[in-house]
Amino acid sequence: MHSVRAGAYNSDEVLTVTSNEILKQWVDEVRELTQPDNIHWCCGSDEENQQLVNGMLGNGELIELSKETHPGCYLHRSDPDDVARVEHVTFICTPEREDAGPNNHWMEPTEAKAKMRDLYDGCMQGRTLYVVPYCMGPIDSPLSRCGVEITDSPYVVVNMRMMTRMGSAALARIEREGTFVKGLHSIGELDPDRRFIMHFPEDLMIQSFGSGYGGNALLGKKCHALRIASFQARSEGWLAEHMLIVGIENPQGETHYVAAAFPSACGKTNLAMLIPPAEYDGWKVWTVGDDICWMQPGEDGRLWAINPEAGFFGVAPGTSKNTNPNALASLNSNAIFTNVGVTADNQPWWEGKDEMVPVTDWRGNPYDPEVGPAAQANSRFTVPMKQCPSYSDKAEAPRGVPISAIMFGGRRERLVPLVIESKSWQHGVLLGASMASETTAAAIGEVGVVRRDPMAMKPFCGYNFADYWAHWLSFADRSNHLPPIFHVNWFRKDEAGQFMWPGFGDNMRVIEWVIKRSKGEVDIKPTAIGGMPHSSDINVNGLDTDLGALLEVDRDAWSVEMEQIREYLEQYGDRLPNQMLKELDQVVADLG
Ligand code: GTP
Ligand code: SPV
Ligand code: MN
Repeated sequence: MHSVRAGAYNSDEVLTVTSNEILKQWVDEVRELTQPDNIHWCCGSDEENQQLVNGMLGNGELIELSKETHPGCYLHRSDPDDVARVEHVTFICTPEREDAGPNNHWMEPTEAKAKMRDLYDGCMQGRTLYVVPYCMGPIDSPLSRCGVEITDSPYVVVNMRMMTRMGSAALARIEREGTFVKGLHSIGELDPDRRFIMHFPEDLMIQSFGSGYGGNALLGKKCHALRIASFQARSEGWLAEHMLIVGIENPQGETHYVAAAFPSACGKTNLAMLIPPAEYDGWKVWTVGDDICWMQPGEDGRLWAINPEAGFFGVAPGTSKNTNPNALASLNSNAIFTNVGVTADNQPWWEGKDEMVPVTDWRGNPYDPEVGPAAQANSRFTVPMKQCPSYSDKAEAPRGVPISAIMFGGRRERLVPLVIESKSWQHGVLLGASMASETTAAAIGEVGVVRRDPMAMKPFCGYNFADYWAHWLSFADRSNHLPPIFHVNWFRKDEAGQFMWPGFGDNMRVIEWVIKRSKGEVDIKPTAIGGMPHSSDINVNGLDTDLGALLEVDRDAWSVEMEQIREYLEQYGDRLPNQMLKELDQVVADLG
């Protein structure tokens, strides 16, 4: 561990920590601006982690959970006004507003930098400045990219250590490569009115102030691995997506990898580690990633994907031994729980977990169901991926895994069938761009409102969606072995408001069909909106489900939907690729 006292700071000392001049200079500039008491360069060791944990146990930032049931597990209670991502104060700061597009909030870079400078001025007085080098993706993968986060939050440091490859190995790669994303983060005073998440894609730079929560503060995650990376990916010819990566091994030992994009809190973590129904004896599910996927065409023309992360930052509520036993089994040790309740015997608890009764709610008050839930709706667990029983060691493979199918999906109570196959790559891009979903507690704002969320990237694309769709379309020229694209919906409800599809492990039944299609083993029923399965091709043995209703295509309702999609796409004006409207016109014509 390198600890440099700010007072005694001199450039010789920093020289011993890193040979990278740009990094040295940047740390020095930030030190001058923020005026921390101490500077600490993180190496990522167990001892360092323990010291940080001990410090937080001392000041109450962490609370130790039961040593008997949950060794090495801690509870963190965030500020009650700081519990989710803040999209309304998240900005893409490109010189031209048009480059950020109608999908993003935009601020002129000079103005944004000046605003942030004011906020950062002296903000680390009395605090320690942590320098956190990290690598997104396996340390030795050519697809990986590095960054350095400067933060004044030890909670961020211990989370980044689980979520990324953090410490000395990452710093060594940065020194070898020379390039890295610069992320500056301060929790400030946690004042919601002085909270901004700024992105400067052209400078590979992120500046975050005023929040200690998840995607606002763990800068490797959404800020770097999606907003900055999507911008980089466009110029370098790859894709940075809000997708899980799951491997499905059949009883013959053949494994197919599927990448799937669902909006926040719409089922990625669950699908990534599902346990198949009893019928699927001999099948295995392998988790490569649960949130982010970076992919590019390999020499064989297929898309090859890595998960840039090393841990899960998963939604706690609803996680149970019935819905997601693999997640639950990952959480018995070495996990951090943020904003959950606690039982009398000091175990973490959230709604839907089990029959235990919480005594304390997420704010630390005595639990009273009249007041509200024990766990905040967006409460989360942080845990290293390797603790998951379905962890795939392919998550460390430098070249990643080949993708056999891509799935898009949202939370749609009505209209959208259980599964649709796109007619072509181009039509698949339209399917992705047409995604809509009910909003969830993952971001501050109203919950349950249907909004367009193309490719589940609405909050995460670092540039104009019109250019993003053009980039997706361009893959048709980059490769002749692209995976087929599907759209799924686990969330259809009947008149009584009940889910029509059992979901969770039973989603395996749809994935089995998707893989069969990718191998050309079954036919589809062509319709205006895409290929539909023959009912007999989806295994519903043992289920009491009206598959017919789930696969229905309501022509009139779809005509209305297509016009709404057209209206949405037309916002993007001249920049919208023609191909998108061509695909849309074809669907409308086929609907008749
Ligand atoms: P982020 O981490 O925010 O990106 O979310 P995520 O996409 O990983 O979502 P997650 O798997 O954590 O699921 C969020 C919520 O959806 C949980 O409350 C789950 O219980 C619920 N959920 C997940 N899969 C299904 C499903 O197949 N059917 C139904 N009805 N609910 C589901
Ligand atoms: C999401 O909101 O999609 C998440 C959680 O995965 S956060 O890290 O806060 O972005
Ligand atoms: Mn997510």
